[in-house]
Amino acid sequence: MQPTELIERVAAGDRRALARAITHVEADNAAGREVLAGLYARTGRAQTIGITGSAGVGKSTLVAALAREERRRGRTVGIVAVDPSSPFSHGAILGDRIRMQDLTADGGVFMRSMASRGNLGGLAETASGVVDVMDAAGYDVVIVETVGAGQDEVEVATATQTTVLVTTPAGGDDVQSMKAGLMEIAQVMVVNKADIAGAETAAMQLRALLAIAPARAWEPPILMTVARNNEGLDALVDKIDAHQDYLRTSGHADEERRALAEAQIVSLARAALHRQALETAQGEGILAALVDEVAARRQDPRAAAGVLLEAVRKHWGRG
Ligand SMILES: Nc1nc2c(ncn2[C@@H]2O[C@H](COP(=O)(O)OP(=O)(O)O)[C@@H](O)[C@H]2O)c(=O)[nH]1
Ligand SMILES: [Mg+2]
Repeated sequence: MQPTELIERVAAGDRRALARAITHVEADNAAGREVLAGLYARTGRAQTIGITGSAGVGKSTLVAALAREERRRGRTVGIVAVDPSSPFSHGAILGDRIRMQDLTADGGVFMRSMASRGNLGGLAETASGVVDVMDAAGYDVVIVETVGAGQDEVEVATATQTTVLVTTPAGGDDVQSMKAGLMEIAQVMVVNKADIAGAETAAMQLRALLAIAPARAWEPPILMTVARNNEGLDALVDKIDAHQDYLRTSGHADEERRALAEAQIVSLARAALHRQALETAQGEGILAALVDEVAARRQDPRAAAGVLLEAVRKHWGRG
C-alpha cells in the first residue's frame, strides 16, 4: 500500500491500515515519515495519557482498567505499550491475554506493543510517532505504557499530554527511591495496589515530596487504585479529564503547550542526533577505528566523540 493510500485509510479508521502505518513508523523508514507528515494535520484531537512507573507496580493492569473506564464513558481507546512483555502484545502469557479478552474483542480499542530497545530511532521518537498515528486515526484517548527506568523512558513522557506516575505500597518500589526526574514529569500520581498494607503511608510520602517540590500551576493530585479490581478508576479518569481541561483552558494553557512542544522537539532532535551518530559511526567504519584508538589509550574518549560528531556534521552537510 502506498503512503498516500495508507494516510487516507488510517484517517478513515481502517484498522489494518493503522497497523501497517505503525509498522512503518516503528521501522522509521521513508514510508513511515511520509505517513506521519501526511497525518500530522489530523492530530491534536485525542487525549494522550502516559502511564509510567517501575516494573511490577501494575501499569499494564491499570492501563486495561483505565481503557475499560474510558469505554464506559463512550470513548474509543488506542493503547501503546513500550514493553515487549506487555499483555497487549502477542507474546503475552495466556493468563494475561484472557484477562484482557474484553478489550481485545472490542472494536473501539486498538492495542499495540513495541520493543523498547534495538531500533536506532529513539524510543521517544517512535512512541510519539505511534501516538500521532493513533490520534489521527480518530481514537478519543491514546494511552502509552512505559517503564520509568531510564532517560529514554522519561523522554517518552514528552509524547503524551498527561503523565500518570504509578507507585505501590509494596517494598522495593518505595517512594523515597523514586527518581526525581519522574516526579517532575507527572501530572497525576497513583498509589496502585491500595488493597495491600501501607497505601496510606505511600500516599503521605508522595504528598510530602510534592510539598517540598517547587510550586506548580497544576498541583498533581494523589489517587489510590486497585487496578486488578477496576477500583478507583472513575476518580482517575476524572482527574485526567481535569488536567486535560486545564491544558486547554487555564491561563497557563499556552505556556504548558509550549513547554510540552519544546520538550518534544528537543527530545526528538536528541533521538535523531543519536541515530545519526550511530549510523554514521557504524556505516563509515569510523567507530571501529576510534574504539581501537581509545582502547589502546592513544586518544581520549572526549576527543574521539568530537571526531564522531564532526563526521556526523559532514554527513548532514551532504544530506
Ligand atoms: N494486589 C494487587 N495486585 C495488583 C494490582 N494491580 C496489579 N496487580 C498485580 O501486580 C502484578 C504486576 O502487574 P502488571 O500490570 O503486569 O505490572 P507492570 O509491570 O507495571 O505492567 C500482577 O501480578 C498484577 O496482577 C492491584 O491493584 N492490587
Ligand atoms: Mg506492563
